[in-house]
Amino acid sequence: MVFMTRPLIGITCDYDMEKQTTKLHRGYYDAIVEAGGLPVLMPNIHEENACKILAFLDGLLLSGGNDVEPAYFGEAPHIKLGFINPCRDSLEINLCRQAMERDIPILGICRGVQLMNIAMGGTIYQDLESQWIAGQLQKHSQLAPDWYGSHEVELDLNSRLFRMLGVKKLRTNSFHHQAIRDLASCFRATAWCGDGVVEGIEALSHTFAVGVQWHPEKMWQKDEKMLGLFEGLVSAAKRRREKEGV
Ligand SMILES: [Mn+2]
Repeated sequence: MVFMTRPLIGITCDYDMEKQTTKLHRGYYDAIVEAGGLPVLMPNIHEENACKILAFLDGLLLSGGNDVEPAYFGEAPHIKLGFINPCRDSLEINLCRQAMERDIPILGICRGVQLMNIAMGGTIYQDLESQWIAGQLQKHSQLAPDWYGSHEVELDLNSRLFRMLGVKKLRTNSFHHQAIRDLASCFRATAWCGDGVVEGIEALSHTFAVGVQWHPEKMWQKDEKMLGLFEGLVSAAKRRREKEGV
């Protein structure tokens, strides 16, 4: 019965196009449960069904994964572009735009933050190493264990991210060769690595649309403050549900 009162949080999944299997790191699922939500997995099998499910959701978590098709931000594929999944891109761009339109709280993680920005009209670096010209890059594809914070991130003190994480500086893990480039007009950057790479964004006027470039789902069990991101999503979802009176 306790789950009846929990807000329903949809989590997008990865899809192996060769094996035709859906997968999700359980850290996402467990974090939503731990934060007080009821997670529901959204595979990339049938876009129309996923969009129908969205109507029942109180919140949406866009999970990590491969690169986004650059045609969505008007570019040809760079030589260092990695794997892309056309089904997943189409589904998530669509889900993200609809959720933003309905002001459904969204948390984007790694690929998820890039996808949010692209869906709303922004761009990304298709490959940081070959496209970053603003000085020396730090290592963003860490070879340390996945729960380990390998680089520092600094937060804007006047941001939702700061309020959720409770610290001005933190160490995060890093598994990305792409990153936010031009922000969509509805977002602002609120977290940066020391080299200037954007590590977090949030919406200017939506109730809750936040994205981070790192992987808190792999850190929260060892670093408690990382759960704050999932708690932020779940409490925004809860408030929306109470407001909607469902
Ligand atoms: Mn990074």
